[in-house]
Amino acid sequence: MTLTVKDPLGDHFKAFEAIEERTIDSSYAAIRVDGRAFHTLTKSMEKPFDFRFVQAMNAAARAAANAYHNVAFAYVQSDEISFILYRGSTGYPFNGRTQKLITLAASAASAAFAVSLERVDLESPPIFDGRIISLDSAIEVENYLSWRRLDCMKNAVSSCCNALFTQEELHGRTTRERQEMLQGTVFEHIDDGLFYGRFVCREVFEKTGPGGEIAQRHRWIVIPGDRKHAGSLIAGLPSV
Ligand SMILES: Nc1nc2c(ncn2[C@@H]2O[C@H](COP(=O)(O)OP(=O)(O)O)[C@@H](O)[C@H]2O)c(=O)[nH]1
Ligand SMILES: [Mg+2]
Repeated sequence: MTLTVKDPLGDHFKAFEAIEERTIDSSYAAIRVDGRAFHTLTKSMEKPFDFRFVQAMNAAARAAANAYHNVAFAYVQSDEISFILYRGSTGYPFNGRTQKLITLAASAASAAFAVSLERVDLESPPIFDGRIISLDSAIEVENYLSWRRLDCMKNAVSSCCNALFTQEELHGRTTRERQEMLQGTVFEHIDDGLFYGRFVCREVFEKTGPGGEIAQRHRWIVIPGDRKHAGSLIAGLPSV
């Protein structure tokens, strides 16, 4: 006997769900997650850069990068993380369903960030929103990263200036002028990982098993997000 279960309500709502469903099929994609109202979360933190906050953002990037097999690397700056995905020969996970891809990145980042930060208000835990961007070529990946890096550099200069100068002193000053104001101060040389942002990328290493067999493994490492490192990561992207 065949048991057929009719589910008219399910069919009804699945049809509505399908209307909202989009898929992605471009060669590359960026999923960017951003901390929700993190100006409030960071109010009592070290300014302009809080070491534990930076560590928690790196942890969030590693955790969410582990959620898909198609993540080439991630770029982290301030309270945002961009995951660079490639379609490759196997295609995107979940057949490229954007809602799945975005929500998974945002939830994995939120959970890992909260665990790493330890100090979490359960009534109002730190959460990330997300969006996805199609990138049709490696050049577009490069352009996308240049855009986010420029934002990082501008914000880094602004945050350092805000920590040292009054609003009157900064009023009407361009980023270049602000950068000059930092000469001779403690922020003259900002750490590269804070000034350019950071890449979280794979480092391959060999592990010897109990029988002496050698297996290749990878771990996520953090390197500065400057143009040179971007160039070598982009050159290593799968080209399909
Ligand atoms: N104190 C501190 N604040 C930071 C740090 N990194 C990022 N932020 C803050 O995080 C916020 C991120 O900006 P944005 O996403 O536009 O604001 P949001 O909408 O409140 O999340 C800004 O207020 C930054 O100053 C940090 O290392 N220390
Ligand atoms: Mg934010």
